[in-house]
Order: sequence, then structure tokens, then C-alpha cells
Amino acid sequence: MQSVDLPKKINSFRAYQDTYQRSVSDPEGFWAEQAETFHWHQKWDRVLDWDFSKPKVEWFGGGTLNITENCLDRHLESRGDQTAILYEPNEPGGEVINLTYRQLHAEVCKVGNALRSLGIGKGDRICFYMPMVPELAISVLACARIGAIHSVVFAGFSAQALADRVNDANCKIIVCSDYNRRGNKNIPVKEVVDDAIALGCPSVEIVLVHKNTGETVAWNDKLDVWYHHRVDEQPLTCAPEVMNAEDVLFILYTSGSTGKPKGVVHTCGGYMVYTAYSFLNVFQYEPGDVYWCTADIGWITGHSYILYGPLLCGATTLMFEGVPTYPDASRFWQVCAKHRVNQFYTAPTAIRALMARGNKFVEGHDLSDLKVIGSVGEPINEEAWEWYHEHVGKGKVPVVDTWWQTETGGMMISGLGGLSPQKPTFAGYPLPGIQMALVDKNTGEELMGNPESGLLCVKFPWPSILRTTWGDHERCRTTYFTTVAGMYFTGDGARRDADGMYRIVGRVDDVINVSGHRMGTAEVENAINEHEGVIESAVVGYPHEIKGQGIYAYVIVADNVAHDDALREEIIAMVRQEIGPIAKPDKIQFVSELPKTRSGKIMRRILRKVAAGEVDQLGDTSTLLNPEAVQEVIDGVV
Ligand code: 6R9
Repeated sequence: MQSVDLPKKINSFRAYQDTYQRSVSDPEGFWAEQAETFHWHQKWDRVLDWDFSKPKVEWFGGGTLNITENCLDRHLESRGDQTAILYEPNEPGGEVINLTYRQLHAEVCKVGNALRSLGIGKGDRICFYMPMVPELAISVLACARIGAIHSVVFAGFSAQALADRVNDANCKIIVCSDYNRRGNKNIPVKEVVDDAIALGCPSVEIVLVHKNTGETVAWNDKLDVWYHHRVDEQPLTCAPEVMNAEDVLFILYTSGSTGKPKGVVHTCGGYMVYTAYSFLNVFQYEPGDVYWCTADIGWITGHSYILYGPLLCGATTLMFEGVPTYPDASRFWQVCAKHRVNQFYTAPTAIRALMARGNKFVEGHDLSDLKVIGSVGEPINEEAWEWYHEHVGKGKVPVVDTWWQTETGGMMISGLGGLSPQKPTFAGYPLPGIQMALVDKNTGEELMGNPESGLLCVKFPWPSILRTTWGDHERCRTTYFTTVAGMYFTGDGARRDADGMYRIVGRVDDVINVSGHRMGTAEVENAINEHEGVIESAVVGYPHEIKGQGIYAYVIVADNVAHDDALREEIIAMVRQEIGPIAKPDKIQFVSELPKTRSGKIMRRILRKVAAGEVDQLGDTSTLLNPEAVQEVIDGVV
């Protein structure tokens, strides 16, 4: 196999500007040049074929590859003994695991063979419901090795949410762990899978159970198979499935403003090229650096920037099982010092939570190896940015605020570590190849000048744009490609300043962002409405000091039900059951009616203002059907 050659790394802001120009004037030439650096079985015959009105986007059509050969095999010669995955467990004194590229390759091959021996092959869907253990990374890569499609479900989701996702994609197998220790919690992972199966998952033929803590689990001989029984004796090599560039690599479910979460689909070739290119440039990764992204592999950040991007670039990627505050709020900084981390990537919610615990936790840890520190998941407020820069970056390490989405596959707007000008709360400039636009929400026209603000859109395809939503292409079209004709609409609003730098304002749709996790208000309302005492509900986000946004629920309950804290607890329990703890309302206010327009739509704008404590800024309420409802809502605010 050809030796490793990486996409081009930009090394100055001037070079960024030149590269950007080139990427816009000749996108196909530009991306073909990046793609050349990978191992293809057969080279593409068309770089790009696209039509946003359908939508159809195809990159590197006719090309064939396997992404895991690019993540693993092609590094064996040059860095086979270098650590690929550096694993830091939940307990500070626990065993650190170093998986070299050679070892990771062997482990992935063993699991690939095991999956094949279970009858899994190209195109089959595998659901992963696992904690942050090396076996998750290994088996996700093994899935890609054999051409199966992974659907990783964050292990904090409830049995119902898991079952919904398994059934949407008709997964043939679920890979899970027995238990999971996270912080001081012991979480019965397999039990949740059993509950999901009990709710009905007719497509599931096998549950492959990884022994993590070794505690006893209930066993169903018809479905359950021990991971180690299948994997341990497998051969150390596994022929990769040769995939077309546009074959599906994975599905990842994410919340939107309506209905159930949708399965965002990414394909092999473009996703590979873009995650590697963006990783290398944003983090300015150099061979030998230790890179750490604190996300969970259950989210897109973990897919693109714990696994694929770093491994494609031959990086050492740190994988952390635990939480930022266990055993105390210095854990992140201890881990950074212990492993001499060079690039650190986390979320504003974690920064705010750690900031709130006081500076003493960050002081005294040697963070002198840090070269770039990053932020992702939600807008970072100025105070958190400054604290991060000053206390973690010691005032000199560049901060990259990276804006992107599950649907974009990779980072879209961000500084390039140390090269770009930085402004607190501004994500900055688009990456090469990314043609952003601001659009006037009333006229649908692109706003060309600076400064400007409007709907954040993308005008031209990039290699890792979503291709469809699983099983429902029309939903993909209406959600992303009809709001603004001819463009991909992100769902976010943004401002561009006089220098052309972007600042993301936040979602303009009914999606709220709680601790960096996307939550559809409709999804939470549906869960609340499952409670038999509830007649109707309306959910909005409100500013929350740590989480960014908290969940505020206005609930109408039946007359014969007591409007008390016991009922609040029951409603919260219902949401936990339907979605999971991340969706539970922070505040519940009982009301007798909700402010509605004459056409019967809930006036969320007013509910948002009330929840935010901005009752003096309610704006025009003249179109309301029931203006008296507003006063009741204001009077009862919690
Ligand atoms: C990667 C990820 C996407 C939504 C996105 C936006 C918000 C993400 C941000 C940011 C401001 C940033 N978002 N990064 N807002 N600044 N640097 O988080 O994907 O879970 O799909 O969320 O998160 O609102 O639309 P995902």
C-alpha cells in the first residue's frame, strides 16, 4: 500500500486566504488534490455531481476505497508502533491503554471477522450502544471495515429512544457493554438494550455484549452473544470491503424542529477527505502530537474528531471514559498534564461548569504542552472564552471556536490554530471549500455586504455534506434545501462583522441546545404529553448559566390532577423514559392556557421571552387569540 501522504496543511493566514480563493474558483481541482493523498482502490472518474434541488450530491463518483485502510493499514509501515488510541479510564488510577496502529489494526480485523462470522456484511446496519471504551472505537471501525453501516446511539438515551433508532434503520445487530462506570455512577447498559428489545425491535438478530465491568447481566440465549467469545480467536487480518465513494458509511440520529430524530447519512469518500483535511488544518496537528477531544463517540464530534479525522491523519487520539468533574473538577487538566496533550477540544458547557468550580482546579497542572484549544457544540459566551484562553491557554494558546453540525460532517467555520485572527465569541472564517452565505429571512436574498446578519446557509457542496436522511429523502429536502432556494440551510442565524468574520447567534428554528446537545422542542413536548394528566405542553429554551440553554416547559394539566411537585417529578420521569436524562425539563410551569395566534399556533416567541425573564420585550401581542393567557404565564413564571 502507498505510504502516507497527508492533505496539505496550511501554514499561514496568507496561505489560508490563497487556498480559500483557489478552493472557490476551482472546487473540483482543489478537492481532487486533497483526495489524491488517500488510498483508493480505483480512482474516481467524476469529482463532483450535484443538484441541491433534489438534493443530490456525489463526490468522487466511480472511486472505490475502504476508509479503515486509510485510517489503519496505510500507517502500518511508517508509524505502526506509534499510539493510535490512548485510552484514559474513568478511575484516575485505572489502567491506561495504548493501542498502537498495529494493535488497533489487528483488533479491528478480529472484530471485522467476528461480525462477518455472525452473518453481517456490506450494507447491514449495526447499532452501537456503548460507553467510551476502546471496544467501541474498535468495533465501529470493524463495522466500516466490512462495509456495514454504523448507527451509534449515545449511551445516555433511554430504551425507548434506542428502540426508535434501531427500528428506523432496521438494525440487524446491537453491540453493547454489560455495565458502564462513569464518574461515581454504575450504569446498566445491557439492561437498557434488553428493555429496548422488550419494547419491540423485530429486525435485531443478535446482541453482541462486551464484558466491561464483568457484573452479572440477564442473558437471552436466542439473541445474546459474548463479544470476547466471538472475537478472541479471530485471525488478525481481515480483507476490507471495497466500497464505492458514495456508499453509506454511517447513520447518526439528530434532533430537528419537527417529529422524531432523523438519521443523517454520511458516505465513505467525501467524509474521509473532509474530516482529515479539516482536522489537520484546524488543529495544526503535527506528527507525534497528542490530541484530545472530550466528546462522546455517540455524537458527531466523536465520530469525526475522535475517530476518523485523527486516525486518517495518523494522529495519537486520546479517548476518555470519564467525566470532567470526577473525582473532582481538575480531572481534565490532570489528564492534559499526564499525557502531555497538545491539542484539546471540548464544549462550552464543560468550560462553564469547570469555571464555576473556581480557578484552583486548573492551577498547578502543567498545561505547557498545549498548542491549540478548541470549542464546539454551541455558541461560546465571552466570559467562558476569556476564562478558557487565560486559565487553560495561559493567555497565549490559540482558541479555535469551531462551528459545524451533524449534517456538515466536519468543521465549517473556525480559526486555524495559531494562524487566524481570533475574536472572542466569533467562530471566524469558513474553511477552504466552504462557501457560506447569509440570507435575509424575509426576502430569501443573499446578503452580500459586511457587516450583516441573517440565516446561515451554504451555497456550494463540500465533501462531507449529508447525503440524505435515512429512509426519507423528502424530509432531507424539505428540512435543509427548501428554506432558501438553491442553498443548504443550517437552522442557525449568524452575524458577519466588518472583517467578514462569522459569529453564530444560535438556532432560528425550534431546536434548543442543552449542554451542546440538540433537542427538538416538539420531541420533548411529545414525551411530556405522554403523561396521562397532561393536556398540552409547550417547550422553549431559556438562558442557563452552565448548560447554555435550559429546558422550560409550560404544561396544561387536567383539572382533577394536583398541580404540584409530585406531578413535576412524574413528568420528568416520563421524559427520561421517552428520551433520556439529557432531555429533562429544568423548569415546569403549570398554566391553564397557552398564548396562541388566531390560526391556533402557540406563540413561542412570547413563551421564550417570559422564560428568559424579558417580560418587558414581548413585542407585538395584538395577533393573539387569547391575550389574557400572557398575563397568566407571566404571573406564574418559575
Ligand atoms: C458539531 C455539533 C449543531 C448545532 C449547530 C449550532 C450549534 C455547534 C457551534 C455551535 C455556535 C459553535 N453549534 N458548534 N454554535 N458556535 N462553535 O455540535 O453538531 O450536535 O449537530 O449541533 O450546534 O446551533 O447548528 P450538532
